[in-house]
Amino acid sequence: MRVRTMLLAAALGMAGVSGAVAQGAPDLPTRRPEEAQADPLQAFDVNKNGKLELAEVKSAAAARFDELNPDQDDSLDEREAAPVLPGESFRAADTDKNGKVSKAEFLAYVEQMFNMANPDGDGALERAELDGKNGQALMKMLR
Ligand SMILES: [Ca+2]
Ligand SMILES: [Ca+2]
Ligand SMILES: [Ca+2]
Ligand SMILES: [Ca+2]
Repeated sequence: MRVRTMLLAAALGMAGVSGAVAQGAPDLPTRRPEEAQADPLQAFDVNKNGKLELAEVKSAAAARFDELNPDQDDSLDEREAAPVLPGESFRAADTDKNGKVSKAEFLAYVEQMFNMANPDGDGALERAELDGKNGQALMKMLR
C-alpha cells in the first residue's frame, strides 16, 4: 500500500513535470519577439549601448514608414498613417499641407518627438526617458 502510494505520487509528479515542459515548449518561439515588443530599448538599440540614439530611432521609423506604405509611393495618406499619426498629429506632420506625409516629413516629425522625449539633450534616450510620457508616445509610433 505504502509503495503503491509512493509510486502513484512519483507518477503524478512526473506527469506534472512533463506537463509543465510540454506547456513551456510551444511558448518559446513566441516569447522572444514579445519581449522585444515589450522592451523597445532591446528591439531598437542596434549598437547595444543601453540607450537609443537618434539614428537608431530614425532607422526604426523609416522601417515602420515602409511597412505602413505598401503602395511604395513615398507618402502616407491619412488612412495609411492612421496607426502612427491619428487625427491632429497627421496634420502636424504634414508640414507642406498636401494631405500626405512623405518619408522626410515623417522622419522630421519623429525627430521632433525624439527631442521632446530627450530633455537632457545628450543625443540619446535613456531608459527613464523612454519610460516617460513623450518617450512612450514616440515608441508607439515605431511599432
Ligand atoms: Ca544605442
Ligand atoms: Ca502611400
Ligand atoms: Ca506633405
Ligand atoms: Ca537623454
